[in-house]
Amino acid sequence: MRAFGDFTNEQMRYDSAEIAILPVPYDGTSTWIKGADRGPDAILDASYNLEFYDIETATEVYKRGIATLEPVTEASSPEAMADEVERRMETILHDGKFPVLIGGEHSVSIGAFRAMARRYPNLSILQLDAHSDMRDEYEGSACNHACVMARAKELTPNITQVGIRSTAREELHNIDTKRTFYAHRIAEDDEWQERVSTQLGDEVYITIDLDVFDPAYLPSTGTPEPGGLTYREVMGLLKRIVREHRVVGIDIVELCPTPMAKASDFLAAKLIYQFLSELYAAKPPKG
Ligand SMILES: [Mn+2]
Repeated sequence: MRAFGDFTNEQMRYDSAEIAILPVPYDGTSTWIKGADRGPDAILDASYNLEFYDIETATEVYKRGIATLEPVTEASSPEAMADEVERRMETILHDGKFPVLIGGEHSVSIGAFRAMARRYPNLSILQLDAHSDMRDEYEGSACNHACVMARAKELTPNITQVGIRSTAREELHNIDTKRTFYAHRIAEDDEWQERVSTQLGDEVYITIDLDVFDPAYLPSTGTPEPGGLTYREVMGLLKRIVREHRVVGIDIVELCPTPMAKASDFLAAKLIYQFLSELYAAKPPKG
């Protein structure tokens, strides 16, 4: 089985690891370019090529232990998959690990939202995405990728959307424009990261649809949209959030790998590792 990083068995052992990576290779509801089910393997493959010393924090976060779990294989329906993700996330939280879910298309986040909201009643969800994903339902399912944030909104009112540049008219009634940081506004606002952080509560779950990035940075995604964010903008926001809040979990979804565009796979792997480096830089080791 593939794993994140080429660490020693000891460093990847679940019992002692502080971080747990949960692959969910699911692509049952995507509507344009198919292939997000190959996303987790592409991220894990790319992760072997990372340098495991992080320059910006001068740390080696893998020493906290990074375990990669057996992938979620339930794919009979989006609802059944969401239930299975919820159970798996509950176990990770119960075991005291920091969960990193890798998709798969965006519907894989729904089960994670449920597990998180049950554990943290005042949970805030920070969504980085090109799309608002606020349809009540789509193509006959309430667990379609186009509906994930409508499901999130049923669990917590504290949702902040960042990088949005594509919305359907029928979603508008679900969108709180005060909590939406549109990509075109971000481009002309030097204070946007601070204003995002101010909106969030103490405990934050982050869901990153990789199409938040401009396709120039990350072309390999199922529904690419021009006018997106840069890697530095996204990392700058994440650094600020880990300093000012307690981040309780993260997912990275919608990588749709193409063999000739490995830069996208590597961006996703590096984003995860650099985020973890920032998250753990200030945390005392367990035990
Ligand atoms: Mn999206």
